[in-house]
Amino acid sequence: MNQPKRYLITAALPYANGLKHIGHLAGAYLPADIYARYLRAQNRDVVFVCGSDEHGTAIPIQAMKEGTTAQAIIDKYHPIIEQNFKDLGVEFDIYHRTSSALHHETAQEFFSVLNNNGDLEEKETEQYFDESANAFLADRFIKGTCPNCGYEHAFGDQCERCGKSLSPEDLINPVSTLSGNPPVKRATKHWYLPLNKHEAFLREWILNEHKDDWRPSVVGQCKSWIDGGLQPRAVTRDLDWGIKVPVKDAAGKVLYVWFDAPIGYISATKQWALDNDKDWQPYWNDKDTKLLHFIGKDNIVFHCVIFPVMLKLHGNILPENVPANEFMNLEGDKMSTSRGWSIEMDDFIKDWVKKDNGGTQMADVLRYYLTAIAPETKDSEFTWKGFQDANNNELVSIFGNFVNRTFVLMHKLCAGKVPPLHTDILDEKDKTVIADIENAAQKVTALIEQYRFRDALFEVIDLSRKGNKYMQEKEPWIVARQLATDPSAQKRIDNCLHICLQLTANLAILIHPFLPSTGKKLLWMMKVVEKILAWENAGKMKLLSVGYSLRAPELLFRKIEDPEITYQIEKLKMNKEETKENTAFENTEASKTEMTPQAASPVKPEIQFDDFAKIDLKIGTILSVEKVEKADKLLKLEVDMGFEKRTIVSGIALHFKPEDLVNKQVVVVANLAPRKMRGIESNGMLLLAQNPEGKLVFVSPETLIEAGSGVS
Ligand code: B3M
Ligand code: ZN
Repeated sequence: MNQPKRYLITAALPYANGLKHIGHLAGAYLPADIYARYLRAQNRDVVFVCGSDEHGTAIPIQAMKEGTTAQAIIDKYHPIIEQNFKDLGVEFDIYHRTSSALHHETAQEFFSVLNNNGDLEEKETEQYFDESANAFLADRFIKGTCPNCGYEHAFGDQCERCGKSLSPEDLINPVSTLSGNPPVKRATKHWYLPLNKHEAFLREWILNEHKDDWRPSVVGQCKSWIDGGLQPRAVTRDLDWGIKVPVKDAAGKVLYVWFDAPIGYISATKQWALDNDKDWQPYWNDKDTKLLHFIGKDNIVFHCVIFPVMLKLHGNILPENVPANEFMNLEGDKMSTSRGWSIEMDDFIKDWVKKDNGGTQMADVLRYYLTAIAPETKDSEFTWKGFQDANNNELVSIFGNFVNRTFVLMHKLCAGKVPPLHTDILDEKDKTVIADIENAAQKVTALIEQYRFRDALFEVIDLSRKGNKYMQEKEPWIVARQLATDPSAQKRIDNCLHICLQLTANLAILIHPFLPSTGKKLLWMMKVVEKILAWENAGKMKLLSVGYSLRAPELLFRKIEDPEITYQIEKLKMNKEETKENTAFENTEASKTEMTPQAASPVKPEIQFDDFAKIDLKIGTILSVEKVEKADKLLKLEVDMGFEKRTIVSGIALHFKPEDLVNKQVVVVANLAPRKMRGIESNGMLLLAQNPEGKLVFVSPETLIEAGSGVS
């Protein structure tokens, strides 16, 4: 495609079922934001859409865990996630919701068009049904052994270990996660998208047309999917949470979440158009639009195979590219909120951005490090030490230091004004650095165009590195000593600082898509208007006018001290411990949407009576309960044990209201070694029962009994 007329950029719609971590940010939202900002700097017609994915089983499952309704869950997490993105400088043109009426209509219309055109197939099939729960089982409610890799906890729609996309029928030894029982088959009618009919199109479009401009990992995943044999995919489900299937006699059926969610990009565009008095249609219908999907690798198949088939059938344009990222690990392990091994955006904002009152560009520092280690071609690894090093050794010592020296010396040696450039005395070093500025602009542009943000950012920092080196070689502070004796000294100082200032202005332009508030702060220091950030100015030497007076320098970045990093690493470990504590009874190991089937491991290995007799169980009466600060999941309880009062910390805050627990009698493991959680010593553990949906109840005596009574 030559210069497209307009751009529509999408970033995967996060499930509004919980906080999102920095791995999500690095995977889709940050690269999309960088690209959108780069296009806006070119004054292109660009719309950048995102929003909450509010359907699918992930939402009701979280509702069960938090003991509330699906609606309450999305209403809770949607605004938090939206604000988190804002605080980290991710600037969507709209952050929409798939629960909106507009989206429901849009998705239903889409379905109806395909259905009325005969592009969907209706089939009555036998599907898994849980007799004790009296419900058809959504894919996520079935677990079993992956036929591809043998992983025993694969879901009915995907194996989280090998990534293979599955149907529930593929699972070996399936069990319902609602009851833990093997499900039975029952007849039910569903609508299918016959992907098999579109194989020729997909082969041509992906494996031929885009084999060179899409990332090899993306083409590779599509190829293995297509080669594996395309099957008709059901696009409806038996579920009560979602968008109703717009057909008579389809009660109890909703659109499959992966059918409706990508249509969310379209409804978001419609809402944006309504809000801004624009026409949404060309963004989805005109061939001169460049459509781009930014996603993580687990979403490739949906965005490269299924959604494009839907778009083609519906008469829309297809994506030009789908720059999917691999995963970002954390301190040697997979990032996972449910296992307590992650850094939530929300936490980062509280601990760094808000703590510094925004003055030190901490959101930008995160954007910097995440981009510098972006998992564009392979999985990468976030470490707190790496974060500290990137800040201290690159942003502070190189970029910040260069800008600061330039401003300080300009005030000291050039009266706070942009000095003239004396072309008659330009030497090789001057010329080289001027060429470096031009080259940097070209390289950064070319790399961004190829979605190589990591390399592009490196070039920007490298330019500041070159500026530093140049300054070091020119030593204007030494030249200043010759001012009285050497008539050319001032001219040489002028040239050095003129070039360094123009270089700084170029840095502002080039860094802005990556580190937007740093770019803005530079503008402020240079007292220039935002127009200067126009990308076409990059590489130019006349951005700042001679004689223009500039502000005094301001600190761009601050040093990060060791204790701050130690604290974060401790916090991470503690969080994992707490989560383990929770999952001791919650048993939600691999994923937040996972329910471990009880039947998979019915009974733990046999023990002897003596083993059991070691455990001292006693009845306790809860006297008071309070939330533990900065720990969403923990409650601190004072428990009367009869012979003494105990403090017990328990990871049950998401399940019970503190006030409901007072005076409750519970069974306590009285002789468990004390443990510290969030600095509070916990003396004992409470016994709870959990049903397969994740609901917790206390194990309590039937009638009131004295505190301290033994249980055996
Ligand atoms: N909500 C899955 C995810 O967050 C899904 C993406 C939808 S994009 C249309 O990874
Ligand atoms: Zn597998």
